[in-house]
Amino acid sequence: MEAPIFAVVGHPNKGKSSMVATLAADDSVRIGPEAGTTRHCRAYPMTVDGQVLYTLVDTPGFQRSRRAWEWMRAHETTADRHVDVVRAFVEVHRHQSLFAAECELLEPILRGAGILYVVDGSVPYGEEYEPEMEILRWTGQPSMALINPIGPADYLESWRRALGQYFKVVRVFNAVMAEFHKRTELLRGFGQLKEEWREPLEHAAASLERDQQAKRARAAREVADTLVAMLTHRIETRTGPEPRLAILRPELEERFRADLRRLEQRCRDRVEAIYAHRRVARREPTLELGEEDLFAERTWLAFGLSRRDLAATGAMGGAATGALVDAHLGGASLLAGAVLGAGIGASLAWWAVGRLVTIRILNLPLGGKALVAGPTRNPNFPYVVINRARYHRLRISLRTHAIQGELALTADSHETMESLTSEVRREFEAVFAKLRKGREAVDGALRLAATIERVFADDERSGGAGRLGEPSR
Ligand SMILES: Nc1nc2c(ncn2[C@@H]2O[C@H](COP(=O)(O)OP(=O)(O)OP(=O)(O)O)[C@@H](O)[C@H]2O)c(=O)[nH]1
Ligand SMILES: [Mg+2]
Repeated sequence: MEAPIFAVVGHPNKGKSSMVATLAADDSVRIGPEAGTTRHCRAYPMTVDGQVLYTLVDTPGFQRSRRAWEWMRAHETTADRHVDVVRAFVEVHRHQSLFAAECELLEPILRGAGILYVVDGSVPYGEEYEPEMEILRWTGQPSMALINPIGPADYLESWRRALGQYFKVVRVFNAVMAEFHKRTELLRGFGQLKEEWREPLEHAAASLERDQQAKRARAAREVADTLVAMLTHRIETRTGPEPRLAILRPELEERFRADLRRLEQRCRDRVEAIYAHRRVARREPTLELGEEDLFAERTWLAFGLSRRDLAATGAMGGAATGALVDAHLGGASLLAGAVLGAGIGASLAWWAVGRLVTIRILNLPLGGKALVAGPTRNPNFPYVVINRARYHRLRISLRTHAIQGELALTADSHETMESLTSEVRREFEAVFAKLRKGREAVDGALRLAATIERVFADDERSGGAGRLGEPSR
């Protein structure tokens, strides 16, 4: 089964390279605001698991199509020999600069590539496109017209009428914003162009669909592993018998917070790599890990926890008190000790176990002491991590490879995320409770991954409808 090849052609600056980047899922394609960004043909194979499904050839835009067309008309014979005229045109002009762009873009087509003709549906149709379409028609290759609406104006109808006379299939396809299912639909559409392409392109579409699900599962696993790493993270520093707590404690706390931030950023990079986004300039508010931040309603809301989520966390007071007793029995929790010693009530006790960083002092067998930070017992912290990861993963999974600007993850936009269902929360809580006791990290990661994958799938259903789309330019 041979993988089909398509040449993406058209006027300069109409989104040809953007189309290639999106359909080949390759962010190395050069896209630019000025006409003439692409000067030479370059092939971009779309591969899944090492198998090439199809190849897109990015080409320069037509520069002198009218004059080229005049040359061909002057050499016209009969319709059955039109392609020979095009071939002769390229032979004659190949080494001259006059028709460099035309020769360059016609070559892959003359070698058998299918034609994807890209126009901008937000500018009026005009006769200057006709010589291009005539030349393409003379090549005799299977072709489809793609109307890419770059701007807000709408000239789709006149484009459809004009293109319909030259191309059997005409589709509107937004190169930058196209959702995943639109890409696979389009591939199946290409399959209609030529009988031999139907099967390979059906196979390509099905492979991409499977691959998209596999990516979601891998991203979920990545987030679950990160969460487990964060929730079980523990560091220590050794000291003499009289530790200078006023200095050591804040140092250790800061190291602990920095470690958590690093783990989160590493997860972001890996999720982006899973989706083959290798050059994303990410702008994200840092994970605020001040003790006040994790208890402030505004922080929770900013990180996408709804009031309903908050109410659910509030209901965990009982469990948290149990954890406090654990902490106390388990050894000298500085804070727990202080709180219990002072006989302060349950709400403050909850605060104590809910701190992000708990520091304990251990007596070492050979003298001296160790200051231990973590694991964290803050009940909100894992949800903050999950919601930030959900939002980032959804944006990355929706992002086409034609978007090359920065990825801004603003706190406001988290509000568009759906709350976690109570069933999902219960499942999370069961795992977190075990992790807090230092048990079953491996099994916990697997259970978390399965639940997170379901959450991701729901996010795609509710958020994938365009609400979280990127600004178009
Ligand atoms: N908003 C928006 N911008 C687009 C779209 N398609 C292309 N652009 C922008 O239009 C400009 C040209 O896009 P390219 O993909 O480089 O166009 P091209 O046809 O390959 O251009 P040349 O290689 O110069 O012929 C870039 O600034 C793109 O970001 C689109 O669907 N929506
Ligand atoms: Mg280009």
